[in-house]
Amino acid sequence: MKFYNSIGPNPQVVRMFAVERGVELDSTEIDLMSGENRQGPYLEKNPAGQLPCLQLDSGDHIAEVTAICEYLDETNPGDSLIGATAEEKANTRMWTRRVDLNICEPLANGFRFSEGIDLFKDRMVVRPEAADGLKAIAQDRLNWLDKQIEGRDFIAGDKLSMADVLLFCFLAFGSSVGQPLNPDNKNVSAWFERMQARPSASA
Ligand SMILES: N[C@@H](CCC(=O)N[C@@H](CS)C(=O)NCC(=O)O)C(=O)O
Repeated sequence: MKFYNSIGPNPQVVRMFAVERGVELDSTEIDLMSGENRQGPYLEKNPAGQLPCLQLDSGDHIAEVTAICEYLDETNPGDSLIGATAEEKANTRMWTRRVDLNICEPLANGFRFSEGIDLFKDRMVVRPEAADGLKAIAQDRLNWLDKQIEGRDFIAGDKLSMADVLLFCFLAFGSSVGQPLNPDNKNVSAWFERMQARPSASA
């Protein structure tokens, strides 16, 4: 198994998840800044041209961070970060999807269409006029999430899950590119600090 890694929040999601699951990754760096990920050899592994990507022992490749995390979770011994029962798995996937679609995607596109536009404009369709709206959507869904997690230790309940790892990596990234946490969101802020204190946060 080989892990194609780069800078950015998506590879960090898998690295942090792997640490939490006790899985060691054999990593190969891809130079995202020079666009190595958008050229022939890498596109053969992941035609979406993005990082990360996991090469399986069979030679097949899996991309998309939640798919990679699910694969690592299912193929390694130890406590699952997705869930042990159908109910737990559905609950984790529900919160992961809410976090992914409502917060991570608009936050990331808000960045790509503004601060990150020079890097992304020749790689994908960028819409600078949409940037502020996307950032506002991410913040609005965080306001909603803040109320949802009142009294909870983690996003999906009382146990660490894939949803926590995904959201943490994107909020850490957001804070570093001009989309800081709103301190009024006390529950999300306290949760973020707890996540940041985990050794896996520096993965
Ligand atoms: N939906 C993808 C998103 C992957 C993604 O956007 N990766 C970023 C790095 S954080 C990337 O490859 N950016 C460079 C590019 O798009 O050329 C996933 O879940 O893995």
